[in-house]
Amino acid sequence: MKIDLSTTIGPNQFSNPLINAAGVWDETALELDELVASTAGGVTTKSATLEPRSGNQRPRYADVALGSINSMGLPNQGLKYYLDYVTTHDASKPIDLSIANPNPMDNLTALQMIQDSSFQGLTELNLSCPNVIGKPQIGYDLAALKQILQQAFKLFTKPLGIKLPPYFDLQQFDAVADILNQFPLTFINTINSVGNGLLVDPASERTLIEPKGGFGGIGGAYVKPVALANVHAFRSRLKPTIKIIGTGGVRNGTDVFELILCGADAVSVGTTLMQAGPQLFTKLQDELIQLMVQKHYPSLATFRNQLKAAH
Ligand code: RRO
Repeated sequence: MKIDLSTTIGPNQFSNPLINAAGVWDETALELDELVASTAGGVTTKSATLEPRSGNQRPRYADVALGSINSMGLPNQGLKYYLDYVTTHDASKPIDLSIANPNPMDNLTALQMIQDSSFQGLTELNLSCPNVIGKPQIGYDLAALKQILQQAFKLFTKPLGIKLPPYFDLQQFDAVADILNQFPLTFINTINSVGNGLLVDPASERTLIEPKGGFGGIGGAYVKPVALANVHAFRSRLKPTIKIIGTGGVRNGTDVFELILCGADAVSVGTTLMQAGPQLFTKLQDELIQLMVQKHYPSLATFRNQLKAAH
């Protein structure tokens, strides 16, 4: 059986739905080159600020059996570095340029720089970093969310998506989708890490990471049900032109299948990529193909958003 894993987000064709989650294996040109050379369908760059940042104090990342905690604090080389990379690399696969600025006005400056550049890929405006000390997540402030989108679309005409924090209440899904449907967004990426969790080491009686008293974004298997719910809730509320990148808790091909079944157009992988490196993408595709063969699904479109209720 011939299996087609291709998918589309805006004008970009992906040979398969797998992408690195922003912030994983994507801070330097060397890492980005490894992702471009991998079997990933697309590549995301580390969320960039206008100026380079070194991020929060270490230790700021820890792995445990069920996932990870991070308070990286947006370490990155600055937008110019990533803009140079994406406008000069070999364009063998789609690139998603991620930006995140603790000062919302800087996001508009960043968007103007991208607008004025020759970059033709996707731009992902990260409105959900949980780890910048003293700065709340814009995605939880619905007035601020609407305002940034109004300002962004006044100056930006290229394909634009936003990275959202996880939501936990059905009324939040309604209210956020109502705002997003007012704009020509190309995609949303859901979910960012579950912000301000706490992992502790019972032996040393210490937090696993140092910044913010140990509080950090939780990723990995812990968050998969939240990711599935956010993908599915938004798919049933957003206009069909807004595509969805599903992110959260992918460890194997079945997890990729489940996110697409819940409505994802593409799937990004964070914690497991951090642990296994870019060769992970081949394993995930092999497992996804095996499952699709078993289930007689020749393409992603044949099962996307086809989740049925229990009975
Ligand atoms: O750099 C980070 O601390 C970070 C970011 Br920008 C984000 O969007 N999500 C996350 O878990 N960590």
